[in-house]
Amino acid sequence: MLIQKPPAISAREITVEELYRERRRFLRGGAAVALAATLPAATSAARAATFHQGVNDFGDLPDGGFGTDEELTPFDKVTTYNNFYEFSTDKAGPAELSGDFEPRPWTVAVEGEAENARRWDVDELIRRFPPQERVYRLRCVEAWSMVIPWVGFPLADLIKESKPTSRAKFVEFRTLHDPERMPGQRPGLFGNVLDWPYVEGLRMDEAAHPLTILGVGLYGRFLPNQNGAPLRLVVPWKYGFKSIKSIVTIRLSEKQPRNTWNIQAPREYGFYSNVNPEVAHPRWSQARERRIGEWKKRPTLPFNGYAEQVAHLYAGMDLHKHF
Ligand SMILES: Nc1nc2c(c(=O)[nH]1)N[C@H]1C(S)=C(S)[C@@H](COP(=O)(O)O)O[C@H]1N2
Ligand SMILES: [Mo]
Repeated sequence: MLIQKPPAISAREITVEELYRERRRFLRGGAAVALAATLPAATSAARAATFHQGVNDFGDLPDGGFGTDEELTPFDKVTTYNNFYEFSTDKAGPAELSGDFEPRPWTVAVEGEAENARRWDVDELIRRFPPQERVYRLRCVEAWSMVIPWVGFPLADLIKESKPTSRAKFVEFRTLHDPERMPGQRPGLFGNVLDWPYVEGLRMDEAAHPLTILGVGLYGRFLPNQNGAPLRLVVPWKYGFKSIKSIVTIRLSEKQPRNTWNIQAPREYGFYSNVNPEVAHPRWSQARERRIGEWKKRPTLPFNGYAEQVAHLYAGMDLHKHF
Protein backbone atom coordinates (compact mmCIF):
# COMPACT_ATOMS: atom_id res chain seq x y z
CA MET A 1 0.00 0.00 0.00
CA LEU A 2 1.29 3.35 -0.88
CA ILE A 3 0.92 5.89 1.83
CA GLN A 4 1.31 9.32 0.47
CA LYS A 5 3.51 11.55 2.47
CA PRO A 6 1.70 14.78 3.25
CA PRO A 7 3.28 17.70 1.48
CA ALA A 8 5.50 19.84 3.68
CA ILE A 9 3.34 22.61 5.02
CA SER A 10 5.02 25.95 4.87
CA ALA A 11 4.32 28.37 7.66
CA ARG A 12 2.60 30.67 5.19
CA GLU A 13 -0.02 28.00 4.55
CA ILE A 14 -1.04 27.68 8.18
CA THR A 15 -4.36 29.45 8.28
CA VAL A 16 -4.77 32.41 10.57
CA GLU A 17 -7.55 30.54 12.34
CA GLU A 18 -5.31 27.50 13.04
CA LEU A 19 -2.60 29.79 14.27
CA TYR A 20 -5.04 31.54 16.55
CA ARG A 21 -6.29 28.24 18.02
CA GLU A 22 -2.74 27.06 18.54
CA ARG A 23 -1.84 30.23 20.41
CA ARG A 24 -4.96 30.01 22.54
CA ARG A 25 -4.03 26.46 23.58
CA PHE A 26 -0.59 27.63 24.66
CA LEU A 27 -1.92 30.61 26.56
CA ARG A 28 -4.55 28.52 28.31
CA GLY A 29 -1.85 26.02 29.21
CA GLY A 30 -0.02 28.88 30.84
CA ALA A 31 3.07 28.53 28.66
CA ALA A 32 4.46 31.60 26.99
CA VAL A 33 5.55 30.05 23.73
CA ALA A 34 6.62 32.20 20.84
CA LEU A 35 4.80 30.87 17.81
CA ALA A 36 6.83 33.36 15.87
CA ALA A 37 9.25 30.48 15.49
CA THR A 38 6.82 28.85 13.05
CA LEU A 39 6.58 31.99 10.97
CA PRO A 40 9.14 33.33 8.55
CA ALA A 41 9.88 36.27 10.78
CA ALA A 42 12.41 38.58 9.23
CA THR A 43 12.04 41.05 12.01
CA SER A 44 14.61 43.66 12.85
CA ALA A 45 15.68 44.22 16.42
CA ALA A 46 14.07 47.66 16.41
CA ARG A 47 10.71 46.29 15.36
CA ALA A 48 10.91 43.47 17.88
CA ALA A 49 10.69 46.15 20.56
CA THR A 50 7.00 46.41 19.79
CA PHE A 51 6.38 42.71 20.51
CA HIS A 52 5.62 41.49 23.97
CA GLN A 53 7.87 38.63 25.13
CA GLY A 54 8.90 38.04 21.54
CA VAL A 55 5.49 36.75 20.46
CA ASN A 56 4.69 37.65 16.87
CA ASP A 57 1.40 36.21 15.62
CA PHE A 58 1.35 38.01 12.30
CA GLY A 59 4.80 37.42 10.85
CA ASP A 60 6.87 40.35 9.72
CA LEU A 61 4.66 43.39 10.08
CA PRO A 62 5.20 46.26 7.68
CA ASP A 63 5.30 49.66 9.35
CA GLY A 64 2.05 51.43 8.44
CA GLY A 65 3.50 54.86 9.18
CA PHE A 66 2.03 57.77 11.18
CA GLY A 67 4.09 56.49 14.10
CA THR A 68 5.35 58.23 17.20
CA ASP A 69 8.64 57.93 19.07
CA GLU A 70 6.87 58.31 22.40
CA GLU A 71 7.38 55.55 24.90
CA LEU A 72 4.97 52.65 24.46
CA THR A 73 2.51 51.99 27.25
CA PRO A 74 3.55 48.60 28.70
CA PHE A 75 1.62 45.55 27.45
CA ASP A 76 0.37 44.80 30.95
CA LYS A 77 -1.20 48.25 31.27
CA VAL A 78 -2.72 48.14 27.78
CA THR A 79 -4.37 44.81 28.61
CA THR A 80 -5.51 45.38 32.21
CA TYR A 81 -6.80 48.97 32.18
CA ASN A 82 -9.71 48.89 29.76
CA ASN A 83 -13.11 50.30 28.95
CA PHE A 84 -15.33 47.51 27.65
CA TYR A 85 -18.78 47.77 29.21
CA GLU A 86 -19.92 44.52 27.59
CA PHE A 87 -17.79 42.83 30.26
CA SER A 88 -17.54 45.33 33.10
CA THR A 89 -17.75 49.03 33.91
CA ASP A 90 -14.62 48.67 36.01
CA LYS A 91 -11.20 49.28 34.38
CA ALA A 92 -9.77 45.98 35.64
CA GLY A 93 -12.99 44.06 34.91
CA PRO A 94 -12.68 43.37 31.16
CA ALA A 95 -9.36 41.55 31.62
CA GLU A 96 -10.76 39.54 34.52
CA LEU A 97 -14.10 38.64 32.94
CA SER A 98 -13.35 38.13 29.24
CA GLY A 99 -11.02 35.12 29.50
CA ASP A 100 -13.63 32.60 28.37
CA PHE A 101 -14.89 34.69 25.47
CA GLU A 102 -14.23 32.88 22.16
CA PRO A 103 -13.65 35.41 19.39
CA ARG A 104 -13.50 32.76 16.64
CA PRO A 105 -15.17 31.71 14.43
CA TRP A 106 -16.37 35.26 13.78
CA THR A 107 -18.00 36.94 10.84
CA VAL A 108 -18.31 40.60 9.99
CA ALA A 109 -21.18 41.69 7.74
CA VAL A 110 -20.64 44.61 5.38
CA GLU A 111 -24.12 45.81 4.51
CA GLY A 112 -26.22 48.75 3.36
CA GLU A 113 -25.16 51.06 0.54
CA ALA A 114 -22.54 48.74 -0.95
CA GLU A 115 -22.54 46.90 -4.26
CA ASN A 116 -20.32 44.23 -2.76
CA ALA A 117 -22.27 43.81 0.48
CA ARG A 118 -21.18 40.49 1.96
CA ARG A 119 -20.18 38.60 5.06
CA TRP A 120 -16.48 38.07 5.84
CA ASP A 121 -14.87 35.56 8.11
CA VAL A 122 -12.47 37.62 10.22
CA ASP A 123 -9.47 35.53 9.20
CA GLU A 124 -10.43 35.86 5.55
CA LEU A 125 -10.32 39.62 6.11
CA ILE A 126 -6.85 39.34 7.66
CA ARG A 127 -5.62 37.34 4.66
CA ARG A 128 -7.20 39.69 2.15
CA PHE A 129 -5.89 42.84 3.86
CA PRO A 130 -2.47 42.05 5.37
CA PRO A 131 -2.06 43.87 8.68
CA GLN A 132 0.55 46.52 9.39
CA GLU A 133 1.92 47.94 12.60
CA ARG A 134 0.59 51.37 13.64
CA VAL A 135 1.89 52.95 16.82
CA TYR A 136 -0.89 55.34 17.83
CA ARG A 137 -1.83 57.40 20.84
CA LEU A 138 -5.24 56.54 22.31
CA ARG A 139 -6.88 59.39 24.27
CA CYS A 140 -9.86 58.42 26.39
CA VAL A 141 -12.57 60.98 27.03
CA GLU A 142 -11.88 60.43 30.75
CA ALA A 143 -8.55 62.26 30.27
CA TRP A 144 -6.06 59.41 30.30
CA SER A 145 -4.01 58.21 27.36
CA MET A 146 -1.78 55.38 26.16
CA VAL A 147 0.61 54.69 23.26
CA ILE A 148 -0.20 51.36 21.66
CA PRO A 149 1.49 49.39 18.88
CA TRP A 150 -1.64 48.28 17.03
CA VAL A 151 -1.79 45.66 14.31
CA GLY A 152 -4.40 46.45 11.70
CA PHE A 153 -5.28 47.42 8.15
CA PRO A 154 -6.83 50.57 6.70
CA LEU A 155 -10.63 50.57 6.86
CA ALA A 156 -10.41 52.37 3.49
CA ASP A 157 -9.27 49.11 1.86
CA LEU A 158 -12.40 47.26 2.99
CA ILE A 159 -14.65 50.17 2.04
CA LYS A 160 -13.13 50.25 -1.44
CA GLU A 161 -13.56 46.49 -1.82
CA SER A 162 -17.22 46.87 -0.77
CA LYS A 163 -17.95 49.35 -3.60
CA PRO A 164 -20.02 52.02 -1.83
CA THR A 165 -23.00 53.36 -3.78
CA SER A 166 -23.33 57.11 -4.34
CA ARG A 167 -25.70 57.22 -1.37
CA ALA A 168 -23.09 55.97 1.11
CA LYS A 169 -22.27 59.02 3.25
CA PHE A 170 -21.56 57.41 6.65
CA VAL A 171 -20.29 54.16 8.10
CA GLU A 172 -22.04 52.61 11.07
CA PHE A 173 -20.46 49.93 13.27
CA ARG A 174 -22.09 47.48 15.64
CA THR A 175 -20.60 45.32 18.41
CA LEU A 176 -21.73 41.77 19.09
CA HIS A 177 -24.90 41.59 21.20
CA ASP A 178 -24.79 38.28 23.06
CA PRO A 179 -25.53 38.44 26.81
CA GLU A 180 -24.59 34.75 27.11
CA ARG A 181 -21.04 35.60 26.13
CA MET A 182 -20.84 39.20 27.32
CA PRO A 183 -21.87 39.37 30.97
CA GLY A 184 -22.09 43.17 30.99
CA GLN A 185 -25.06 42.96 28.61
CA ARG A 186 -27.13 40.90 31.06
CA PRO A 187 -29.88 42.84 32.77
CA GLY A 188 -28.98 43.44 36.36
CA LEU A 189 -26.25 45.29 38.16
CA PHE A 190 -24.94 47.27 35.22
CA GLY A 191 -26.48 45.41 32.27
CA ASN A 192 -28.78 48.33 31.67
CA VAL A 193 -26.20 51.13 31.71
CA LEU A 194 -26.02 51.24 27.92
CA ASP A 195 -28.39 50.45 25.09
CA TRP A 196 -27.03 47.27 23.47
CA PRO A 197 -25.54 46.67 21.04
CA TYR A 198 -22.83 49.32 21.28
CA VAL A 199 -22.95 51.34 18.04
CA GLU A 200 -20.63 53.92 16.54
CA GLY A 201 -20.34 55.87 13.33
CA LEU A 202 -18.00 57.89 11.16
CA ARG A 203 -18.53 60.21 8.23
CA MET A 204 -17.32 58.52 5.02
CA ASP A 205 -14.25 60.75 4.67
CA GLU A 206 -13.26 59.99 8.27
CA ALA A 207 -13.79 56.27 7.75
CA ALA A 208 -11.72 56.27 4.55
CA HIS A 209 -8.93 58.41 6.02
CA PRO A 210 -5.59 56.55 5.96
CA LEU A 211 -5.22 56.92 9.76
CA THR A 212 -8.40 54.92 10.39
CA ILE A 213 -7.73 51.22 10.82
CA LEU A 214 -9.50 48.03 11.74
CA GLY A 215 -7.35 46.64 14.53
CA VAL A 216 -6.80 42.90 14.75
CA GLY A 217 -3.91 42.84 17.20
CA LEU A 218 -1.52 44.74 19.43
CA TYR A 219 2.11 44.20 20.44
CA GLY A 220 2.36 41.70 17.56
CA ARG A 221 -0.32 39.50 19.11
CA PHE A 222 -3.89 38.67 18.25
CA LEU A 223 -6.14 41.25 19.90
CA PRO A 224 -6.71 40.25 23.54
CA ASN A 225 -10.42 39.82 24.32
CA GLN A 226 -10.45 42.83 26.65
CA ASN A 227 -9.14 45.03 23.83
CA GLY A 228 -11.95 44.11 21.44
CA ALA A 229 -11.19 40.74 19.86
CA PRO A 230 -11.22 39.79 17.13
CA LEU A 231 -11.65 43.10 15.31
CA ARG A 232 -12.12 46.68 16.47
CA LEU A 233 -11.95 50.17 15.09
CA VAL A 234 -9.00 52.47 15.87
CA VAL A 235 -9.49 56.18 15.10
CA PRO A 236 -6.54 57.90 16.81
CA TRP A 237 -7.68 61.55 16.55
CA LYS A 238 -10.99 60.90 18.33
CA TYR A 239 -11.86 60.06 21.92
CA GLY A 240 -11.44 56.37 22.69
CA PHE A 241 -15.15 55.57 22.76
CA LYS A 242 -15.33 56.01 18.97
CA SER A 243 -12.97 53.02 18.61
CA ILE A 244 -15.68 50.40 18.88
CA LYS A 245 -14.69 46.85 19.86
CA SER A 246 -15.67 43.34 18.73
CA ILE A 247 -17.41 44.49 15.55
CA VAL A 248 -19.98 42.26 13.82
CA THR A 249 -21.58 44.74 11.41
CA ILE A 250 -20.25 47.52 9.22
CA ARG A 251 -23.10 49.34 7.52
CA LEU A 252 -22.69 51.97 4.83
CA SER A 253 -25.55 54.43 5.17
CA GLU A 254 -26.99 57.60 3.79
CA LYS A 255 -27.92 59.10 7.15
CA GLN A 256 -25.69 59.98 10.07
CA PRO A 257 -26.00 57.15 12.58
CA ARG A 258 -26.44 57.64 16.31
CA ASN A 259 -23.60 56.49 18.54
CA THR A 260 -23.91 54.80 21.91
CA TRP A 261 -22.45 57.51 24.16
CA ASN A 262 -24.37 60.22 22.32
CA ILE A 263 -27.58 58.26 22.87
CA GLN A 264 -26.62 57.85 26.53
CA ALA A 265 -25.76 61.49 27.27
CA PRO A 266 -26.18 63.79 24.24
CA ARG A 267 -25.02 66.90 26.09
CA GLU A 268 -21.77 65.21 27.09
CA TYR A 269 -20.79 63.17 24.03
CA GLY A 270 -21.23 64.24 20.42
CA PHE A 271 -21.03 62.41 17.13
CA TYR A 272 -17.64 63.80 16.07
CA SER A 273 -15.82 63.46 19.40
CA ASN A 274 -12.55 64.78 18.01
CA VAL A 275 -9.96 65.17 20.75
CA ASN A 276 -10.13 68.88 21.52
CA PRO A 277 -8.39 70.53 24.51
CA GLU A 278 -10.50 73.65 23.99
CA VAL A 279 -13.88 72.03 24.42
CA ALA A 280 -14.41 70.87 27.98
CA HIS A 281 -16.63 67.96 28.87
CA PRO A 282 -19.51 69.44 30.95
CA ARG A 283 -18.04 67.78 34.06
CA TRP A 284 -14.25 68.12 33.49
CA SER A 285 -11.62 69.87 31.42
CA GLN A 286 -10.10 68.19 28.37
CA ALA A 287 -7.03 70.46 28.38
CA ARG A 288 -4.70 67.90 29.95
CA GLU A 289 -4.38 64.15 30.24
CA ARG A 290 -2.63 61.53 32.31
CA ARG A 291 -0.47 59.23 30.23
CA ILE A 292 -0.93 55.83 31.88
CA GLY A 293 2.27 55.15 33.85
CA GLU A 294 3.15 58.84 34.33
CA TRP A 295 2.41 61.17 37.23
CA LYS A 296 2.66 64.61 35.76
CA LYS A 297 -0.19 65.45 33.43
CA ARG A 298 0.60 66.46 29.87
CA PRO A 299 -1.22 68.92 27.67
CA THR A 300 -3.78 67.37 25.33
CA LEU A 301 -3.11 68.17 21.68
CA PRO A 302 -5.78 69.17 19.15
CA PHE A 303 -6.93 66.05 17.29
CA ASN A 304 -4.72 64.09 19.71
CA GLY A 305 -1.64 65.31 17.83
CA TYR A 306 -2.91 64.30 14.38
CA ALA A 307 -4.08 67.80 13.32
CA GLU A 308 -1.69 67.87 10.38
CA GLN A 309 -3.36 64.78 8.96
CA VAL A 310 -7.02 65.45 9.76
CA ALA A 311 -7.77 69.11 10.56
CA HIS A 312 -8.75 69.74 6.92
CA LEU A 313 -11.65 67.31 7.25
CA TYR A 314 -13.36 69.85 9.52
CA ALA A 315 -12.50 73.09 7.70
CA GLY A 316 -15.30 75.61 8.21
CA MET A 317 -17.04 73.56 10.91
CA ASP A 318 -17.72 75.01 14.35
CA LEU A 319 -16.06 72.39 16.53
CA HIS A 320 -17.67 73.77 19.68
CA LYS A 321 -21.05 73.03 18.16
CA HIS A 322 -19.99 69.77 16.49
CA PHE A 323 -18.13 68.39 19.52
N1 LIG B 1 -18.07 47.75 22.22
C1 LIG B 1 -17.39 48.63 22.97
N2 LIG B 1 -16.38 49.30 22.40
C2 LIG B 1 -15.67 50.19 23.15
C3 LIG B 1 -16.00 50.43 24.50
C4 LIG B 1 -17.07 49.68 25.08
O1 LIG B 1 -17.42 49.83 26.27
N3 LIG B 1 -17.72 48.80 24.28
N4 LIG B 1 -15.28 51.38 25.22
C5 LIG B 1 -14.61 52.45 24.43
C6 LIG B 1 -13.77 53.32 25.23
S1 LIG B 1 -14.57 54.41 26.25
C7 LIG B 1 -12.41 53.33 25.11
S2 LIG B 1 -11.45 54.49 25.92
C8 LIG B 1 -11.71 52.31 24.28
C9 LIG B 1 -10.69 51.59 25.15
O2 LIG B 1 -9.93 50.68 24.38
P1 LIG B 1 -8.83 49.78 25.11
O3 LIG B 1 -9.48 49.10 26.27
O4 LIG B 1 -8.35 48.80 24.07
O5 LIG B 1 -7.73 50.70 25.54
O6 LIG B 1 -12.61 51.34 23.73
C10 LIG B 1 -13.84 51.88 23.26
N5 LIG B 1 -14.60 50.85 22.57
MO1 LIG C 1 -12.98 56.05 26.78
